[in-house]
Amino acid sequence: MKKVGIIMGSDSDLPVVKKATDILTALGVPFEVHVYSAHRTPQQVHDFVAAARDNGFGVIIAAAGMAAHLAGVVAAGTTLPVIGIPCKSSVLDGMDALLSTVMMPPGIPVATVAIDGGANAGLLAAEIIALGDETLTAKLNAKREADAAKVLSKDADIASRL
Ligand code: RP5
Repeated sequence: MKKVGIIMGSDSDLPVVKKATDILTALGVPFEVHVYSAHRTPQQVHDFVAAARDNGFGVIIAAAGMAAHLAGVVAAGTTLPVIGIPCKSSVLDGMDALLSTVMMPPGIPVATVAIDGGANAGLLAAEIIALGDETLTAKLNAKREADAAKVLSKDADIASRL
């Protein structure tokens, strides 16, 4: 199975990234995590991305806050699919990172999830890997059904109490 590469701009982004790694761990999808910054360690970002396909990665998640150029820089260096997670910082409520991540120019796509949307980044990465894996597809479908069952259980509970 192809691996998911996960890069975060700072270890302060870890709580958001952890939501993605929890999903991937639960689904049995292999991943590798790094702290590389588009601004502070551009060479390491470049080296990782340039070798990613040959190193067995099928998709890359890039999480960053503030002037979040990481996902865009990663996408510029590969035609592997790139998922961007804009991370909320102490100012601007993550709008800075959201716009920096989502507003990519035509030709260099980044699939941007919600601000702090680590769980959906993990799920989307798994869905991409699952394109070539029926077992993983079945796990994703089972999770969807289990999540729906939880909502229906809450519906029944609310209906019985009100
Ligand atoms: C970004 O700046 C990082 O992705 C992080 O979200 C933000 C703050 O970084 P630290 O100052 O916490 O290292 O590059």
